[in-house]
Amino acid sequence: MTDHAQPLVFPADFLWGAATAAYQIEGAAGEDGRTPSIWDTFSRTPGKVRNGDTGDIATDHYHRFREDIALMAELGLPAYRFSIAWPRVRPGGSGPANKAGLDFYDRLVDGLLEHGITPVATLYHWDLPQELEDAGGWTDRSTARRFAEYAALVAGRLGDRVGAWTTLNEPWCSAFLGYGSGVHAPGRTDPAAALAAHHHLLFAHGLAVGALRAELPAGARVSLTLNLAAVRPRSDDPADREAARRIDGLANRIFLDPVFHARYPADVLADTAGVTDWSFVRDGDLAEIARPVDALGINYYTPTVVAADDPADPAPRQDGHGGERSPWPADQGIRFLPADGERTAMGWPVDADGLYELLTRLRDDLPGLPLLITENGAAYDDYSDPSGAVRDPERIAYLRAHLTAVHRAIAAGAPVRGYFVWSLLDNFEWAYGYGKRFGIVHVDFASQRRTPKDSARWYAEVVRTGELRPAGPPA
Ligand code: IFM
Repeated sequence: MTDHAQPLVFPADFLWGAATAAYQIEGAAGEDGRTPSIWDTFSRTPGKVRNGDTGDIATDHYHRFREDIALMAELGLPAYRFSIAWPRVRPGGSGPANKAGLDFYDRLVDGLLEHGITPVATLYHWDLPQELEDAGGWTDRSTARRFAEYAALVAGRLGDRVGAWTTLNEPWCSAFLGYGSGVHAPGRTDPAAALAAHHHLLFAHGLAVGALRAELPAGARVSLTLNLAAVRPRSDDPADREAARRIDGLANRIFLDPVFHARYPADVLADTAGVTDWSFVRDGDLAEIARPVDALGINYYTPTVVAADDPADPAPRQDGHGGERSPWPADQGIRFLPADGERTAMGWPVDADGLYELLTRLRDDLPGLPLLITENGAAYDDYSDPSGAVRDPERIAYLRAHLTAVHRAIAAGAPVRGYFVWSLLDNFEWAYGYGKRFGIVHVDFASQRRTPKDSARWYAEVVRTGELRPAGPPA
């Protein structure tokens, strides 16, 4: 549903922006006291990242951040969501702060504010200090305490200028891709470890909310970003619906219930009883995890379609995350299906209705909680044409469809307060390396030249006017 004859007008105070993450753009991996994270180790392990790519240089944002801020200002972006590299500001994950690391974020925040751009900081976008992984990583409870200390330290330095904070980005990926299927760092493949990591990540979130509130001025907003799934059964058949219930439990309710209701869902505990006894959950943890937040960040790309497996007709895995092992603990008997229709360069189906479904579900399940789209976007095989332009009509169509879905959800009463396109720049796309381009700004990785794609100009106009105009006839 992307056709509309009239402009779709967004609320006047809607927060528009673009998002990035430290390891994906900064580079300068060994500079100014930064120590390795699990992604440095993982990307240097042969066979883990396509083409042997690493984040050593990435988009060199550490040295070019002023140019990138100027670019955002030129595009008229009111807000910028970035992440802070834990191993840059607290090398090794514990012990004293690294002044040079904190100074970088200080300069970044000051530069943004000088250009009138609102900084939105994420504390953890997957770059766990390697020393902490060596001591057990997210399967170890003490990592949560180190995270809260790190959160306090960063808030103490930036909290006078940064008013919007996110603890974790997509803990599902950290736990289930990092410790379950192993396609993300640290590359462990143990479903019990994935569930322990999941719990300790949420515990870290709760401790960090407390630490941030103690450090930040009143009025600062603290949130968590989840990549919740729009889960659909293939059919109304009870077996397909049962598959959808189980994946909804492991993708959505395993986060929403503890964070907003201080409990784990009974059906998920039962479904995973063969994997773990959940003895890592201690008295008081759930109360900590459920500390109130001011908003929920949603990252959405594509829906998840599931069905009951047919043993007579085994199908290859299609859960969109790559890898040979399942990231989902206890998913025996469930088949992941490719949705029909158009796909992005990731192979992810384009389906904006999933975003509408998710937002209206959250409207109903968490009444009144402000929602932010903290990531949404698409990878395409973009290139600079002979005139130097980067034409990306598919990305414009993708963004248009998803913004239409956001507008529709707002009209239906979902309290969506902002939208951040993923991503500002082409960058290091984790296990896919530099081969997948999500940016609205093209980066030539050899020269580090930035070129706004057509989608950047299109998005700038949406942001400037606060409205989505009807699509013109195809060129
Ligand atoms: O690039 C990632 C980002 O780091 C987290 N969310 C999904 C994006 C696209 O895969």
